[in-house]
Parts: sequence; C-alpha cells; structure tokens
Amino acid sequence: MKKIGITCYPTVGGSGIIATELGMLLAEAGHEIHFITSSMPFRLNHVHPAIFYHEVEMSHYPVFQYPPYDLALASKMAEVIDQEKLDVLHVHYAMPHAVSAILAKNIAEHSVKIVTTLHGTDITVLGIDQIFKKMIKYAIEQSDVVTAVSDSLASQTSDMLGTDKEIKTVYNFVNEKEYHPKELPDMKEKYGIEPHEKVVIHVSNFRQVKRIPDIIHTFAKVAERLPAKLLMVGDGPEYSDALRLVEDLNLQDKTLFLGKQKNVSELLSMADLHLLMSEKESFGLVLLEAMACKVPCIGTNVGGIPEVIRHGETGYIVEVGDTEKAADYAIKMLDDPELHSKLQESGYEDVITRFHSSEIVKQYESLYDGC
Ligand code: GMT
Repeated sequence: MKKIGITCYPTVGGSGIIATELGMLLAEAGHEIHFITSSMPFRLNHVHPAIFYHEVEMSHYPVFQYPPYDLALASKMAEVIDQEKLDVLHVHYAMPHAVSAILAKNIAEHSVKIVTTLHGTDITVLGIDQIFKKMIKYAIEQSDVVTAVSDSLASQTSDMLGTDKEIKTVYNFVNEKEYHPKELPDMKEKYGIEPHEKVVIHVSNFRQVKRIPDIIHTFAKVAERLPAKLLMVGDGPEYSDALRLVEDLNLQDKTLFLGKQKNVSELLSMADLHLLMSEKESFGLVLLEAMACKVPCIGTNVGGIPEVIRHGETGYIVEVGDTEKAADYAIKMLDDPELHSKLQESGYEDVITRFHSSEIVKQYESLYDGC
C-alpha cells in the first residue's frame, strides 16, 4: 500500500477525469489517496475511507497584483507530503503542477517521489512559448518518473523541449462502469429524432483546436445523403460561431446544441458516429468514451488520435480539414450495417483490452513501485 498525492485541474476536462478516476481506482486497490487541488475534483463522487481531499487555499493580499496560486499549491503540497508522509506525488500537467511539485519536494522534510503525467496542451501549446519552455523542461527533468498519454505526445515533448529524459507512454482509460452501451429505447424520441435517422455526435469543450466548423461541414455533407441529426455536446469559446454556421448552412432542424451534459454515456449510446476533427489532440479521451459505448469514430491524423482509432479497424482517420473524406467514410459506415457493426465491436474490444482501466492502473502502480 502506498500513500499517493494527486494534483490535477479539478474542473471539467480529460486530464481531471483521468486523475480522479485513477485516484478512485487506486483507493479501491488498497492505496491511500490525497487529492491536493483548488476545488473538489468534479468526478470525485465516490465516498471512500482511503480518499482525502486537501484544498489549496488562496489568500488575497491587495499587494499581490495576481494571486500566487502556484506557490500556494507548492506550500500545500509540502504540508501534505510531511503530514501524511506521502510516498508519491502524482501531478497531471507539467504546467504549473510539476513545477509546484518540485518546489514542494525541496521544501518538504519527508522524502517523496514525483510522477508527472503530460496530457497535452501544456506541452503542445505552452511548450512552444519561450517563457515557459525552460521551466517545463526543468520540471520534467527533475521529476522521478514522467509519463505521457500517447507515444506521439512523448516524442513531441522530447523533440520540442530537447530533453532525453525518459517519457513512458501510459494510455488513458475510461470508467467502464459508466461508459458502456446503454439500452435506452425512448431516447431518440425524447430528443425529437426519428428512429430511422442516424445520429452523429461531437463532444468537446468547443475550443478552437477542436475545429468545430469541420464537424459541421462534415455533417452537412452526410446529411445531403442520409437522414441524420447532429448532436453537439459541450460548451466553450467557439459555441456562438458554431450556432451561426449551422444557421448559415440551414441545418438548424438537423442540429441539436445540448451544451454541457452530465450523462454523456447516455447520449453516446444513441449515437452512430462520433466525429473529432481536432488540429491538436494528445489522446482524445472522448474517442475512448465513444468506443466504450460502441460508437465508431472518425478522427484526424494528429497527436494520439491514430493511436486510439485503428484506421479501417475501429474507425477512420483523415487529414486535418479534410471534411470531404470524413463525410465519405461517415456515409460508408452509416450506410453499411455490417461494416458499422464490425467497427463497433472492434472498437469496444480495444476499450476492454488495450485500454482497460485495470491494465492502466497496474502500469501506474508499477511506475510508483519502481521510483
Ligand atoms: O482537450 C482539451 O481541451 C482538454 C485537455 C485537458 O486538460 O483535459 O485535454 C488534454 O488531455 C486529455 C486527457 O489526457 C486528452 O485526451 C486530450 O487529447 C488533451 N487535449 C489536447 O491535447 C488538445
């Protein structure tokens, strides 16, 4: 049994989901888990005697122009390391969590190992920024173990930061108890979708990297050929532009904007296809969520997406911006029940083998043991 601290962004987002689900599974496996975050992780919905939550408190001195969150986090981490005698502090995101963790390790009297998991945007976006580059490199090199959520992110990080620190790939996983195909016969009717209409779904935080217009343009081409509806799930900066584009293309009657939703697995369970047309994506957790609900995916040839979707086996890969090809693949799979069912089954098989949570948890446990 180990005492493990976990720090992540506690609000909605794939990295927060992974960190929280991992903490809950590690507690089930007999470890003691201490979340050290700015607020209660949104997925921490599970009461367990071995799960503790330590809130990072901020003092608001008028003299500080900006509240020093990263320093408050480091102080809290050091306090918890010493009080709880943590064996491992596992931080999700190098920026700023690994930086705060290295500082905390130096402040604390008790010896702790730092495990840093890279999720993407800190490296693929912030890593490029010269202001942060050296600091991210420092935090990575000082960590005892570094993991990335895909081979692509691991090699991109090494190249961009010019580091030969070993970065091990540990893939993401889903909570299989939540994400599985659900039989909800009246779901389509509730949403005003005819039984014969195909359902195309996109779930994201509507950031620019998700290329929302490509989702809508791909769907427009599909809808010319088949009766279909588009479900847009989530919210973010591109939301209003997406609404406008749907109106410009006269797709209002075929598109449902659902905003942020809690029961995504239920929505996925009535879908026939998930589209992810991102220009950057270190993994694409939503693809795994879709495949777990037996929804085949089409994704772009970037980052970790081709490691999650096996082209022609579990879904299809297209180049960024190629909405023509995406629509061709969509029509091909939606029009051919045999092919669709083959993609569904192979995708589901991958979720319960290659990406099974118990396998991934074991990989993290062996990294904790080895450091
Ligand atoms: O994609 C986002 O905008 C959210 C971000 C996050 O912080 O959760 O996602 C990143 O981490 C996820 C979990 O590992 C990955 O599945 C996403 O691909 C990754 N996002 C990007 O690389 C853009």
